[in-house]
Amino acid sequence: MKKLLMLTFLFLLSGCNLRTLDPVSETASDQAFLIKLGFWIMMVVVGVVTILFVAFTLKYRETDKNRYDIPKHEEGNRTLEIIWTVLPIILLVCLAIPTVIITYQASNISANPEETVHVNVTGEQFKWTFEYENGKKTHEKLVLPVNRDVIFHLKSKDVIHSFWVPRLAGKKDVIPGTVNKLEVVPNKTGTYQGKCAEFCGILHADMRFTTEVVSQQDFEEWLSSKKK
Ligand SMILES: [Cu+2]
Repeated sequence: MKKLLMLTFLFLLSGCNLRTLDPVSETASDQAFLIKLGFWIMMVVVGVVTILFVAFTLKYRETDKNRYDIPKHEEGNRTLEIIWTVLPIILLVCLAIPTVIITYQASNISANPEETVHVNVTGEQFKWTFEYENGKKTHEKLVLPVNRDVIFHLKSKDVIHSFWVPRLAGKKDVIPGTVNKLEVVPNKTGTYQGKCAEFCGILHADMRFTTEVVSQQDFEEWLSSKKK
């Protein structure tokens, strides 16, 4: 039964190429760390609550002996109250500190004009346009050099879209009238899926693209080639 369930999930997920927990940039690694940290803190809470729930259900269940007992009236318990106030605070602090640090790091655009690759990303119903500094434009394919700072300048022509290449970084909204920036340093060559992650109309699901991370040399060659 377990195997069947696993196979079913495997089958259902096999069409899913948007892997968040398989990062290929530091930004995505940091974000995956936050997801895992939050998940495990939550699992500890779920575990403790489940154990207490089962233990109390068994311990205080109705039996023939205690059926007509009247429970003792408790006026509060300072020790317990302090424990269940302080523990969640500690857990939230453990979650908050790395979250704040990583969020600020991720939004810190450290533009080094010499080395940074700037890409203008325009979202519109229902396609993406990627424009490089030399004027080269593409639609379905985003090509990036490995181990180099890339800054996306995100603009929208119509409604709100969301630029998402899960293995490179979390979602970033693409909002009309403003330019949002997203910085990543891809650290592994390969082809990664990207898509619009904000429902933007009837063909929203078609706003997919592939991101090819290639070597510096291949990138320069591709960038200077005339073919689109
Ligand atoms: Cu969209």
